[in-house]
Amino acid sequence: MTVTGVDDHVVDGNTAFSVQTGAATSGDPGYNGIDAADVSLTNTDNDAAGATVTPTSTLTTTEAGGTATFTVVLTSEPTQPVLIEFVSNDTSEGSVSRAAVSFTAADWNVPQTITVTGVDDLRADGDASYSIVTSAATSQDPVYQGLAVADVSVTNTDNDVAGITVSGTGGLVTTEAGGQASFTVALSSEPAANVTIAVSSSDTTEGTVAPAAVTFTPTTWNAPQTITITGADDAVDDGDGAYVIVTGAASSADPGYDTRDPDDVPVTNADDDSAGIAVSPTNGLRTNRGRRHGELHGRPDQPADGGRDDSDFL
Ligand SMILES: [Ca+2]
Ligand SMILES: [Ca+2]
Ligand SMILES: [Ca+2]
Ligand SMILES: [Ca+2]
Repeated sequence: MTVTGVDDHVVDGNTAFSVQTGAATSGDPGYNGIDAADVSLTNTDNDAAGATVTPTSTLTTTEAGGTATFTVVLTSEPTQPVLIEFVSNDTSEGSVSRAAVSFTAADWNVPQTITVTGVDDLRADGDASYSIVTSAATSQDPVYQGLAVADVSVTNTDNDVAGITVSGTGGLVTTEAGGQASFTVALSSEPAANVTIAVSSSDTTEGTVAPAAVTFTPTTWNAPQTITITGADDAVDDGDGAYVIVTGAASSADPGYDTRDPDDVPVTNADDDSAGIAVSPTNGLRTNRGRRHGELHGRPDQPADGGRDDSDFL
């Protein structure tokens, strides 16, 4: 006689049963009615309560909104519905699409998908690790009640870069007549602390600059600040003068910005002087009477033209 165990999907434990033998029937009165002993057996259970999470690591989301998914499924058929809840341990980096999943005896073996979405910020904060924390299962089925379920590790990829943006720096010209030029400065990402950048002129005989420094805060970092340059005058025909506006290394408690040094800004100060001998006035002048050629040779001084003015000599 061969006895074969029957499979199910329930965690029902090893189960005792028996093969019952009936009373023999025979024309031989010595056998008829004899009842052999029943056979006691145990059907060994092969089911275990569990929730399989796939995968539990190597997930990547992005600050640009990139998503990742994982699935959850039970390893055996529950006798009562099973609830599993999820929460992100850092909602500034990632969020979950569903707060919970529930399994019943009808769908316990159908994986359910949870989507994780990266959350954006404006800081150059680097790639950040966070977790989707799964609660212990809750169920009226005692083998599932309180069952621990694995958490999921995720990395959210940063899309911000620390930088100082200096704009409008091409072909700047000031003039000795006081003509001005300007450019702007802003940050490319939100700093963790104030960022101050000093600004100065390399040659204040050619041009001066204001303000002497600009400061960006975590709330004003993306509002460009204008630097104004004013040409300085002299009275020398010194030609157009090249100088630079020196943008200093940034000072900040944010290490991503501290010591970051933007390129200096070249400027030309246009000269307004020209070399020459100014003659003034050039009319309305009077001279003594003119002298004739002969007078240069010692002749008596004679009125040559009745003493009229001879401004033509000029
Ligand atoms: Ca079973
Ligand atoms: Ca970002
Ligand atoms: Ca960021
Ligand atoms: Ca000059």
